[in-house]
Amino acid sequence: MMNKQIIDAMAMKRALTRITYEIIERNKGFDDLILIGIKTRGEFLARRIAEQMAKLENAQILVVPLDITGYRDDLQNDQVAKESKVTTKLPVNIDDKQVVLVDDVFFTGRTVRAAMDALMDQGRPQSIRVAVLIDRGHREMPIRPDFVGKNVPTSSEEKVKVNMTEVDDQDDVELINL
Ligand code: 3GP
Ligand code: 5GP
Ligand code: MG
Repeated sequence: MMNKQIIDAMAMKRALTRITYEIIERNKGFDDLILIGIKTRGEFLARRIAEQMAKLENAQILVVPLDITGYRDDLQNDQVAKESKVTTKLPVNIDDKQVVLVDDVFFTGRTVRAAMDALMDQGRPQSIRVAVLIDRGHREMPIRPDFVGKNVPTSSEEKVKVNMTEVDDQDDVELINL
C-alpha cells in the first residue's frame, strides 16, 4: 500500500478559506445561511468554515451535523434504515434557508442524494448547495459539488484519506494506492 500526501495542512487551510469566501459571495452574504456537515469529517469541515466566517466576517453561522445512514441506498435491512432515519432529525427549521451541505470527499454522489432526501423530508430550503474538500470523480448520480477544495482524478484502485486533527493525528490529505 502506497500513501502520497496530496494536500498538506497549509493547503487545506487555504482551500477552506477560499471555499468560505466563495460561499459568502454566492450567497451574497450570510442571510439565512446554514452549514450542514455530513458526519464525520464533513461536520468538522463545516465547523472550520463557520470559524473562518466568524473570524473573517464576524458572522455567526449555524452548523448542524447530519447522519445520512437512514437514507443510504445500499442498506438491505429496511428496519435498520427506518430506525436510523430518526437520527437524521434536524434541530432547526430549514424552511427558506440557504443550505450548504459540507462533506470531505465527493465520489459517486450517492451520499449527497441521501442527504438531500433527508433535508427534503424535513422542510423546504430556499437552496441546497454542496461544498467538498476533495472531488475524486466517478459520478453515478446527476449531482455535482458547487464548491471544491481540490479536484483529484482517481482510479478505482485508489482511495483518498482525509486526516483532520479532530479525529486524526494531523491535517492533510493522502492518496492511497490499494
Ligand atoms: P467520514 O465519516 O469522515 O467521511 O464512510 C465512512 C468513512 O470511511 C468516511 O469517513 C470516509 O472518509 C471513509 N471512506 C474511505 N473510503 C471510502 C469509500 O470509498 N466510501 C465511503 N463511503 N467511505 C469511505
Ligand atoms: P459518494 O456517496 O459520493 O460515493 O461518497 C461520498 C462519501 O463517501 C463521503 O462522505 C466520503 O467521506 C466517502 N468517500 C467516498 N470515497 C472516499 C474516498 O476515497 N476517501 C474518503 N476519505 N472518503 C470517501
Ligand atoms: Mg464523509
